[in-house]
Amino acid sequence: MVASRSQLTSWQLLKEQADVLKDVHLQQLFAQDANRFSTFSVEIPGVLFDYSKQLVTEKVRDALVSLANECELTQWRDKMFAGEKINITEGRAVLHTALRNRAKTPIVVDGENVTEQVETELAKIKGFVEKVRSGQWLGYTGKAVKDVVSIGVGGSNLGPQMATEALASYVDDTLNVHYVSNVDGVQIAHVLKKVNPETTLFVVSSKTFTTSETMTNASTAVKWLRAAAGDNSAIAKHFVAVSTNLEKTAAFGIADENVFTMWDWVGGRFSMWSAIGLPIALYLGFDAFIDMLEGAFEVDTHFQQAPLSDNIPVLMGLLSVWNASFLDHRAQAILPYDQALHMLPAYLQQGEMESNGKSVTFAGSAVNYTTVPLIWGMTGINGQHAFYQYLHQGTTIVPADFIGSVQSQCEVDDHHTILMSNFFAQSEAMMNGVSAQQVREELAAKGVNEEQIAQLVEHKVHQGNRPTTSILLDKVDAKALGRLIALYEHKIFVQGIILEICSFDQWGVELGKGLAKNIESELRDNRIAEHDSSTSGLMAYYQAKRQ
Ligand code: G6Q
Repeated sequence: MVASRSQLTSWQLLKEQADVLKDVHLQQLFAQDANRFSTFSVEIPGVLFDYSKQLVTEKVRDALVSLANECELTQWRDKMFAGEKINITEGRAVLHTALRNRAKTPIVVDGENVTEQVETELAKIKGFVEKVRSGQWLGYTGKAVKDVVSIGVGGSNLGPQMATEALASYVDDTLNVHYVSNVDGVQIAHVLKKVNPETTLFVVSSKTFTTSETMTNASTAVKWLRAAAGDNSAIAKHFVAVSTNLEKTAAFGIADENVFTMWDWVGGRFSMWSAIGLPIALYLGFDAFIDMLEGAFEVDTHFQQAPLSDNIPVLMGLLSVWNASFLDHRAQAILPYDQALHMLPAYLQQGEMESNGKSVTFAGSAVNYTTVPLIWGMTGINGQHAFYQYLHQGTTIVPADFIGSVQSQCEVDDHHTILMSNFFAQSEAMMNGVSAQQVREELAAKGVNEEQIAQLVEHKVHQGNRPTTSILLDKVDAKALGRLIALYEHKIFVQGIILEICSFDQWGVELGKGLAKNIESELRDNRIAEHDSSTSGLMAYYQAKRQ
């Protein structure tokens, strides 16, 4: 029988090391080793990854690498890249890497060369994007497209929207892109108010083409277009779809030639490299889309080739396991010091929590360790003026990823210098803290009397010793974004393998897709079936007020 993760020798060693490090302050580790930064940082083109402010020693890193070896990480990685069906609960390959396989080496799944399929689809995306962006794709009154409205939710929304926001500094004024993901009518109503039916193209993105929120929004968009155009013939000129489900897209009224394909070997939350990224390509142009794929491909190659102890995504995954499963830090903050990355925390929330927020092993037994932390965050500067208080002095220690760039997308006076001063200062403070002696000296220098100092001192002490990682990009452009997202994708994969979690299914999300159906029909018929008294009470109150 295969040993459970917590029985592995390296796991036991790491538990012992966690006990030892419980009483060690990061400041001590820096004091003991003048080369700590170079020992615990890795550089690849365009990315500096510094994990020296994590509570690790060389012994811990070695043990983490041994854990990766004992868990057969490299074998699993190679299976993923080769297209083996490692998504065991759904019987699927996991091949988002094939979408950006710029070497174009063949990858065969079920007898089909998926590399060829990807190339064919990319050519179709290219042709379409060029047609729309050059003004040759015409709406029902013969006008070129000005606005793209992308309708989709979850994995069919977050990636494209995050990337659109991240790269908005590079767009020309060819097209505007809007996103509708929420079934709350407020969102689509606001978007439709801004656009003109004659010049709007809808991209309906849904892998399954059955997701009720997306279908509801798409039907509302069709009604809106029909009301303006007078009949259904305009649909073909204003709607395209991205889906695996040609039957459903045809039933919806979208001609097959206007459907962009994806495949069941691409998970929703890993799909922005596929045609799901069509809004990105429409907005920025096809070349920028390819740059994003190139950046990701560079990281795929690094992940496949670099030794584990110098392999950034491997280290990211191992550190996350170290913090959550050994040091018991159950939350993790994502703090981009770059406005372009403001949607990154939301994007990674899905990536990590939907992939690894699970509690049984490959074989279905309950795990006896914490799997992944709760992921949250926002842009650093805004966070500093909000929740950083908790990060500095709260009772819960939250390891944080600081992500910044050497160059700003928009150099405005000295804004970037101010922004990045905060980036460096915050992680330094989280590591060092502020001692009682420092507080006393500071207050005394300001002329504060002894009694007031005694009253204030404990409130102003910061323990420090809060682990952080700093990731420095050259500049957020399409390639850098591709690199960054691929790093996190592989981190998620590494965590999944080490924790023995099936990272590529999402039964909790599937549960949600069916849950509301019965209640929806009760609300429509103004009746209440059998529920607990809270649910019935809430529904009765709501129905009475809607009368
Ligand atoms: C992603 C999830 C989920 C999914 C959405 C939309 O990995 O499975 O977020 O992307 O529920 O699903 P459809 O693309 O099928 O509409």
